[in-house]
Amino acid sequence: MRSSPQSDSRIRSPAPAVSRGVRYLLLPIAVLALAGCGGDGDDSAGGTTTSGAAAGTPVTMSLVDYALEPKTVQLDAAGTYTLQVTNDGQTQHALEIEGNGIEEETDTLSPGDSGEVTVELTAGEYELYCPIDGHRANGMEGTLVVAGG
Ligand SMILES: [Cu+2]
Repeated sequence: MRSSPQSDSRIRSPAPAVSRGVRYLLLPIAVLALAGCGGDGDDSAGGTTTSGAAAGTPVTMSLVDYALEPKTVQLDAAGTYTLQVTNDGQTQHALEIEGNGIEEETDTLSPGDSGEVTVELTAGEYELYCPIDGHRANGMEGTLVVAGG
């Protein structure tokens, strides 16, 4: 008749206390690291997707096959402007503005897409055109004039 020492020892089976202690030390560190980078909570911006650049006074333009609308843009004063461009054509377009040391363009826009480019404009005249192959020659060009100076 033997009592069962096996079940006894199983109950008392000592946990590997040392390695557990190490884990408990590591855990708070991981929690602190997670808490440090809390990313949500500031959704007051409401989902605008500007890429960080400060937006300027909006100037709305449309790209069609093959023209800029409007063809001439007249601005009353120098300043920061954001050209908000929609591709209303049937093929890819973009808008480039060039002049007075500035040469900036939107992303290439698929039909129906829109994009924007923010530029600091001084008084003077700027060229507007679609930089995609051959489009400028087909009529996708215009002029932007900033008054004053
Ligand atoms: Cu184009």
